[in-house]
Amino acid sequence: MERILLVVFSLSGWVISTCHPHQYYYVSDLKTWTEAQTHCRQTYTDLATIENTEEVNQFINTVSSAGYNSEVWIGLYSQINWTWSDGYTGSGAEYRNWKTNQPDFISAAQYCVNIGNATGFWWDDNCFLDYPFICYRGKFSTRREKMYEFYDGC
Ligand SMILES: [Ca+2]
Repeated sequence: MERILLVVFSLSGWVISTCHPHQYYYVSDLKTWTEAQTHCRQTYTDLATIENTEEVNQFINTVSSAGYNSEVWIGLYSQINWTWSDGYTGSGAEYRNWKTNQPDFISAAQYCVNIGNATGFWWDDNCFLDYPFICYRGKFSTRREKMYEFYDGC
């Protein structure tokens, strides 16, 4: 279906405005952060990576389009330093959109990151909690090179 749509967009000259490095996918199943990571890697590319304000807005649109307005897991977690699930370290990897006073590492147990609501701000939270989550499919993946074919217009 995506392949068909992209062809339509290319023919009509819309490929620039519809082309994002990361295509986000909302998954309504409630899972722990680790379970969400496994699901995203099996079904898409990985848990969502967010590298700039534009992607925050794209992320918000994805969640709100699904009719949801509460916590969702993203791909950021802490192993001493904050790290993206897909291992991305390039341009934008250091981008953060923390809520004021976050991260606060409450009880020294909050090592995973969710986006709390339609504001797009980030919270550190307990990885064992069950939330919906956002996966992405995108060209920065080192895991699924075949996905490049969807993004030739980028
Ligand atoms: Ca927190």
